[in-house]
Amino acid sequence: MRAVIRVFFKGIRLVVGPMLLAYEALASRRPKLDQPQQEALNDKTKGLTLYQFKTCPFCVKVRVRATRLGIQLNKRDAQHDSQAREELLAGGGEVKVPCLRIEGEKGEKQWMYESDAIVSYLEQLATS
Ligand SMILES: N[C@@H](CCC(=O)N[C@@H](CS)C(=O)NCC(=O)O)C(=O)O
Repeated sequence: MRAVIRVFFKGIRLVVGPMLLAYEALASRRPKLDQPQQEALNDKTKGLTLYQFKTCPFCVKVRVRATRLGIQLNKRDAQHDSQAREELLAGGGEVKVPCLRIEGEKGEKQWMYESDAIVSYLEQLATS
């Protein structure tokens, strides 16, 4: 029975995953920022790293919003990269994505879970 359930969910992932990635490709429009604006934004956001799964809908939501704000996030694949997974568990406390690692100037780190909180944080950064 467990094998049937596993195959069922794998089938759903196989169908829904490409649809989510297609949505991301269509929805991810970059804003038109001039070079100084983009450089200032890159500088403000250089300490941000998104721990994610490629086809997690909450991660897609964060990536689309970041792109639309002009934010270029560093990304770590916590699904297939075991080192990234360990970092997430050790730093954030749980293997749940999306999680935004916010690294300050002095190397201090904050781990932010919840896609809505991450989106709000990115919007605040981009508009401040
Ligand atoms: N409410 C969370 C939901 C995040 C969520 O459910 N993520 C899933 C992947 S799509 C996950 O990390 N699951 C692993 C787990 O919960 O252990 C958000 O909006 O970020």
